Amino acid sequence: MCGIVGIVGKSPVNQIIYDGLTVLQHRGQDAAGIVTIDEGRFRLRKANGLVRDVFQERHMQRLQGNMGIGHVRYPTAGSSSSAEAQPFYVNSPFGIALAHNGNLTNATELRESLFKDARRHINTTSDSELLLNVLAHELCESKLMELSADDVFSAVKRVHKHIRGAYAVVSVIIGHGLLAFRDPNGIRPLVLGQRETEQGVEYMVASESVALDIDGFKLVRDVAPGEAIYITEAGELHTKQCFEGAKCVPCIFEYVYFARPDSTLNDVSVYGSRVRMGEQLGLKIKREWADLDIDVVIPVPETSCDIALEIANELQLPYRQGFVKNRYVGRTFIMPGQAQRKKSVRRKLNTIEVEFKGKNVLLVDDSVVRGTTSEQIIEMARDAGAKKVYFASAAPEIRFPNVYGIDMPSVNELIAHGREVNEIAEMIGADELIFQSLDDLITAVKGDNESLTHFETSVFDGNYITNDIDQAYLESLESARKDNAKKSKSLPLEMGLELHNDE
Ligand code: PIN
Repeated sequence: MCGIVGIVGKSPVNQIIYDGLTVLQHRGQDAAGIVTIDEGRFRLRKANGLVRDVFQERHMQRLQGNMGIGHVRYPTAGSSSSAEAQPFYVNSPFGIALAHNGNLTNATELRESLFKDARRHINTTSDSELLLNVLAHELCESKLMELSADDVFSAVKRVHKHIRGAYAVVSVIIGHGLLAFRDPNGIRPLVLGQRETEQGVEYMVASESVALDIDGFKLVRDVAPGEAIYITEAGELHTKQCFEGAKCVPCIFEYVYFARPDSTLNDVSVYGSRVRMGEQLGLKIKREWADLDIDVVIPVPETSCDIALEIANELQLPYRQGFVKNRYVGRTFIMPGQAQRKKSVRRKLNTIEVEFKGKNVLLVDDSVVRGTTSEQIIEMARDAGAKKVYFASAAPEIRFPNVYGIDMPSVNELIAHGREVNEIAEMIGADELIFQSLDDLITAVKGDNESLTHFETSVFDGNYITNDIDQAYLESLESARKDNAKKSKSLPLEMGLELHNDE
């Protein structure tokens, strides 16, 4: 998963982009980058690392200009070299820089056709560089130096025809403006905000509304699936639906775990959706597990705290914090090797014994992916003196790979792949294991939003909304992931781009 921001301001935007990326840091901790436009030239700083480490004062001083974009990266199918950090840029037919969240599912065909038909060389393995070049090629149609909003929208219409998959995109075109668009299914999120200043209205787009909040931007609305937003350098806002038959099928996993609870996506509060996940799961336990002798409900911090509290309310049982999290250790989900991941659980969490001793506990987590964390946590609960350990997951069994930009482990590492609930329970050592049903998860996320009827739920049911995923594609994705894990850095690629990256 990645995070993106873009701003057309009335004064320098470097600090706002930096702040926006900082609150989107949970979406990617692998690399960060900012491009601004200063007197007709791009200023770029990007490197591997956290936002606070990538940008030093000297970089911020160079990132002048009233318009710019930023990106935080969570590696997906691409390699993790710093040359693949975003934004990317090209210098024809205009200076265009672009950042992208998502994953294109026809990258191989695109790479070939860009080379054969458009004579464009792609310097990295990143699908975002492909996307930028497709956009640049489509913008070539406008033969004049002028570029009207209609020219930009026609180019986006053609881009949608060529590319497939999940994409939320933000791009700046030197001398013209900022362009943002979202894929025709709206799989990845993108919101539009604005702020009134004495000099006029400033606009911001971002992956999550939380990025708007910190610098006083107000959420205007989500960018609609298939829609493009174009804001000229002078600050005029143009919007257009660029895909006939677009529908809203957002990724449900954003709500389960990725997005921040204080964000609102697709008109649904992420926090509210998690409270309702707890409510639904509590109701299921009441319905189907009425005899379970639970003494206390304990969350595995942090995402599941809001969920577990609601389960406890529903079951009229005490809710207690039994685990304390060291907030200075990274998420286990992103640790590289299995061995390190195992150890990291104890580095990250510790138990408060009194909450476990002699009790039957219901542990609640947002999801069970590999099951390694769950297994460790259950062991810790027993070590702390729990009698019985029941485990509840706010998400259903994850059985299929993700092809839309979430870096799920390979399918054989997914504990629920090809296994029934009782087998999984045995593997993680739970006395009982309860998964939320997919229907209940959907009910929870929808809340009162009647207009949200569908979600991208492929990791649970194997239905890929773009209709282009076959076994061959899944296999190629798997081997790309393995290759990338092996050759983590490729020097020649880095040298090509570092030339232009302000150190
Ligand atoms: C929790 C995030 N959440 C915890 C991520 C672990 C699955 N894991 C997915 C559970 S938080 S495992 O946001 O850090 O609070 O099943 O792969 O072991």
